[in-house]
Amino acid sequence: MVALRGHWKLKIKTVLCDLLRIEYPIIQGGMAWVATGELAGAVSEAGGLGVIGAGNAPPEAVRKEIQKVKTLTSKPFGVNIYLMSPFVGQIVDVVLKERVPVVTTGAGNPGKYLPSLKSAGTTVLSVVASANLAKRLERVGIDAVIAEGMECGGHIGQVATMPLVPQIVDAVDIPVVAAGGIFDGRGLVAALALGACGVQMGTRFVCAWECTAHENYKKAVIAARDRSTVITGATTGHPVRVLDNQFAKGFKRAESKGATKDELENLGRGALRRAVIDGDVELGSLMAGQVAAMVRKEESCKDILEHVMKTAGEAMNCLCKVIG
Ligand code: TUI
Repeated sequence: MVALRGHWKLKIKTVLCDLLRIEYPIIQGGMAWVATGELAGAVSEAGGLGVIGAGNAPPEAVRKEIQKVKTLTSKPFGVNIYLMSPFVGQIVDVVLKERVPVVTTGAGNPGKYLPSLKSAGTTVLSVVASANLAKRLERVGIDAVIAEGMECGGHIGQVATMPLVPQIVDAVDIPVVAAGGIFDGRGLVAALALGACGVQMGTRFVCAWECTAHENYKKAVIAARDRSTVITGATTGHPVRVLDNQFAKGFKRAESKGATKDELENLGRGALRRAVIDGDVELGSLMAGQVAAMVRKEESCKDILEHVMKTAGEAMNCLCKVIG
């Protein structure tokens, strides 16, 4: 860190930068349908870790996205494996064959796949929403955990980022990345203060120029205000944070009328694709985190990363003034 005329020209280099061989300690969330090869390639090329969201996509579609990233950058990138996908085993095979350097996992326990990933030299980070799972994964050899608070978009846990991150930092000796509710350098500095070694950001990258999500989805995120997100599925054990719209209202109405798990699953099926690909912002599921309210424009991945680092410097400067 170097102080320049009252401003911090920050170079934040943490264990996450060393672990992933990246310039900035920032991971792009591997959002299903949204995080394509175009987005991941742009984030990695700009100095963060770009991550393809495999979601429920079949293995050949994921392979195509991996090959796309390789045309855009020679820097490290990752694939997020959604552990509830019917194709998990095959996606792991593709990731191994394509020699993907980093895997992140979500929505479950990746223990079963760790031996093959680790013996191939893949760096594996798991999204966790509890200290208990973080401890279990540390024991089986995960490289780092991503502590994801319920401010984030999509499938969420029950604990917010501010209490979750320090609890997980205290529970494990491996690096912890903070996720959920992080938009700019203030969030990054706060995460570092909580003991994390970096951040994962999803919602802000939905509105990156390089993100191929439908323009209507991006406009809905940009129009969001502080109370625009709601949680669907709270009663089903599968809570999902989305922007409020006709889909969310219908889903919540069905929940309150006591719809069965199967009925709710049917309501949700295909809803994310409808929003991201078709741009149906009324009948689609507009997954977004609470920071949607802070996203005001489309910008390049490079501008996003540089803005986070610049505002981190400003936040550090503010903190130093407090110390006096
Ligand atoms: O997974 C996410 N976010 C998601 S998944 C999703 S839904 C989707 N829809 C269509 C295609 C693909 C996906 C939307 N957003 N975040 C990671 C995350 N993982 N958050 C919480 C967890 C989690 C929860 C419980 C991880 C592990 C866990 O425990 C399992 C255990 O065994 O204890």
